[in-house]
Amino acid sequence: MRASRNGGDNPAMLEDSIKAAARALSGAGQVMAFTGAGVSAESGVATFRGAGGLWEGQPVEQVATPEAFRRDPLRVWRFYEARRVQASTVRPNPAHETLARWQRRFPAFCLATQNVDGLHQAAGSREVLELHGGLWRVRCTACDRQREDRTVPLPELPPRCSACGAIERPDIVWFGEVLPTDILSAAAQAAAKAEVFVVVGTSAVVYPAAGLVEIAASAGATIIEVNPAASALAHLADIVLRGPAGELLPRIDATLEVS
Ligand code: BJW
Ligand code: ZN
Repeated sequence: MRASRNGGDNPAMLEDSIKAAARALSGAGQVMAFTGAGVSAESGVATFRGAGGLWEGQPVEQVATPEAFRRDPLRVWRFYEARRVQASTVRPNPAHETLARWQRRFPAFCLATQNVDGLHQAAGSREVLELHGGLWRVRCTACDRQREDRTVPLPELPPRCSACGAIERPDIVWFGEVLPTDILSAAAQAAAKAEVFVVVGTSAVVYPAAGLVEIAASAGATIIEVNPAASALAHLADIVLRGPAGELLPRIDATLEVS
């Protein structure tokens, strides 16, 4: 357990924690942010767990699987089609915008996300490490050909590969599937080098992605958690900011500007 500054419900404590976060960041060369569904919550994208979580009331662990897709590809595609339609209507929020600004501000900044919605890129972030794939890419189940497809709605469900005619699938990492090795290893290297590691809007229960927090913490990074609720790895945080990312990240940024 680390000695953490806890910016809980008390506004004065929260202000102290914002200052502490800004202080840690202002002296840092290597900064990494690791985001989850909560960073897009204020854009109107539903999170996975907790009230209002996704997938027709069922836990996502039971349906975001290759087995579910093999059993009923059309049902799984309908789910992703609905997500694509919804994602095409939403905009980045101030949390995405702040992280895009930090990429320009810090000499070395790495952004790794578990999200598939593309909102970090829409806010201007570059070289985003998408650990769990992307909603706007599809991949052939037979020849593995990958392509970008932003058509909403898709003209045919399931879509078919124009090269071999087989069914395509969303280019998303489901449970039991291996994360893209190059992306995971780039994220793990950045986590090991980070001086400050900001964990935003994730429950930190899904591995190996959540392991990035553990890598950064064991390498001695200052861990900042921004989340209205405690994540599973909150005990590793040095500075805890309890509240919505769209409000708190801009407040840290504004404090950085004046320090
Ligand atoms: C706000 C907010 C606001 C709200 N502001 N915050 C080690 C231990 C145990 C199990 C495993 C392990 N290693 C691997 C496993 C198995 C499994 C796993 O982790 N299971 C656990 C759940 C038990 N992992 C895998 O299967 C992974 N693959 C793998 O390990 O391959 C190797 C292997 C293969 C075979 C055998 C063995 C090993 C793959 C994981 C793929 C995850 N995919 C999903 C679905 C993607 C599809 C899609 O998007 O449809 O990715 S699951 C889902 O969870 C999605 C998310 O990216 C991921 C994480 O969720 P996230 O982002 O944290 O969201 P929530 O909803 O959980 O939390 C939201 C948070 O936001 C909350 O904290 C709120 O409080 C907060 N919040 N408003 C800030 N305004
Ligand atoms: Zn094909």
